[in-house]
Amino acid sequence: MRLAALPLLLASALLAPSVSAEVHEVKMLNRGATGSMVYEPDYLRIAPGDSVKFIATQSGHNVASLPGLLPEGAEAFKGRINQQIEQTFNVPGLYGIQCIPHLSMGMVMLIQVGEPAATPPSLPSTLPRRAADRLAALLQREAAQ
Ligand SMILES: [Cu+2]
Repeated sequence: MRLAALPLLLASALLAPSVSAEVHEVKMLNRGATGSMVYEPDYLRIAPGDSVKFIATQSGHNVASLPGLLPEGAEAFKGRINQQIEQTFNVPGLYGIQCIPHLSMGMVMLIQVGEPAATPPSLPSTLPRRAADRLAALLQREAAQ
């Protein structure tokens, strides 16, 4: 390929409609590989337009966006307890996800839509300590990759 064609190719790739939107799966668990009250996996990096299916593998959990950790312009969402929901993520950025009954036990996860920012957004200061600790650990783990 001639080098001159490269910018054009990149531009068309960026403008092309997303024909390959994926559906990712997350389980809600009482106990998983990383401890109790967890989403598995606890971090996802997906493309804008992808969806995530939150599966009520074990009972007593729900899934909701975390106020204060939601990209600007993205809509908050909330599933009922034991409800499987499929949520599409169109707005790029970092999303905090919480299980409302187990937030204080640290049942949270992160979804990065698109490229991560150079500096991750700061965590909401109102988070219970175990939730804040888990989110901080996830950010640190992903930054180290
Ligand atoms: Cu839960």
